[in-house]
Amino acid sequence: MPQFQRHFATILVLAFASALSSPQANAQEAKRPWSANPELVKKLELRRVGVNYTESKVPDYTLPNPLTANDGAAVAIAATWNASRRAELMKLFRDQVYGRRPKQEYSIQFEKTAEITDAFDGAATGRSMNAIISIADRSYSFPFVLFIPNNARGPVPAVIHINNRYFIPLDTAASKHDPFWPARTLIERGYATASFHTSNVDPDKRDGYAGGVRSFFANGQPPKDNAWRSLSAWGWAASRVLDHIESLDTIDGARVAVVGHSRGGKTSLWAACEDPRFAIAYSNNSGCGGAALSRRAYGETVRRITTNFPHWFCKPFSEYADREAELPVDQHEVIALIAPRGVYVASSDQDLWADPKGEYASLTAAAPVFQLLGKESITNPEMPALNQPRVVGQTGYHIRSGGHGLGDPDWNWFLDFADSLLK
Ligand code: GTR
Repeated sequence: MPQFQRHFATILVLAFASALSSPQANAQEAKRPWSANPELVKKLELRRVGVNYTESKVPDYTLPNPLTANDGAAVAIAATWNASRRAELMKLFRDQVYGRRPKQEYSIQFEKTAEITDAFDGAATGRSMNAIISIADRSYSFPFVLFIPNNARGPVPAVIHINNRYFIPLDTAASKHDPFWPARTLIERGYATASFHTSNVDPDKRDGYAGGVRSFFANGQPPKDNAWRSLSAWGWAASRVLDHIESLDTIDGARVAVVGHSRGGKTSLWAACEDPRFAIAYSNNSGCGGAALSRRAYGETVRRITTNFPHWFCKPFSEYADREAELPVDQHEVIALIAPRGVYVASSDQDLWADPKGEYASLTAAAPVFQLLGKESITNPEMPALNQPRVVGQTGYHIRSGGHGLGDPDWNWFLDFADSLLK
């Protein structure tokens, strides 16, 4: 290349580089729809051989239409959805994905084991509680912790947190900020809040059955192939906490959100499908079997999840390993089953295992059902930019910078959304 051309090329490159780092370029970057960082994709593919993180390798797929009934008829009015189509989808998810809950009658009691009346400098009353479930002379109990604002002017909305990591005892929750369950923040924002640990309900391990509530209901008999599994059992427990909350006149039982992260986020979505009393479901980094579309087979797949966590899903789900296209449902229909109530999905940009794009796509694919039920929801096929929450009507979404986890920024964006629906 002649020297003057080389100079010119250098000048061009420098001009381009400076344009890229200019404030305008940064502002543009901040508005650009999120997409996975190619360097991260490369790194992750090297780390986990056989896992797809490359967008162009996502198989072509057609999602099942939530508004096409099993007999092929179009569901054109809300009355048809409410009278039959919703039940058809519930049956498919129960039989093929999460399992059926038991039908036995049981009684439930709530026992207060400790109380702090001046938690958070007097802002809240905190209680240690036990939910005691009885069938004949047998009983099963699990603990939860509850905080209620002290000086509210009337019944307050509440957030039930499914803790898939550890149990946070009352004293700890009252004295130490934990971004996984920031009880004080919730109180300061005007919410009552309760939290329980999943393993206290159904141990989170493949051989944990005997020690959990599922075995209690089955009186020790092994689970049938389509019986409920851990995710459904944990969601059931969230409903039992709601039973208690509904009985209190300080909390408005019609304004309760259920929140979970990862396996807890899969649980919060399904909990809200099974229990129409939940006003909002928030799923954080829930991925495969949660918000993410199974048919994308991006990051964690049906094969991986049902192999590694056989106690989460009922047996038939594992039969769709590498045959996702044959699933009679996909995860956008879990979101559709929560409509017209609120759904908020959150991803994080380093957590490609959970397939952020597939989580967002399933939220938008549920839009026709929100619309049928007379509600607005996110329809924009382009993902929002990083750290730019998007809220439309009954749905919200954000993708946060950082890794797999639930923390203060997630809570703050979620609570802004909850405020818009519950306050
Ligand atoms: C992972 C699992 C995910 C997600 C996560 C979690 O190992 O593959 O589906 O649920 O655990 O719960 O943190």
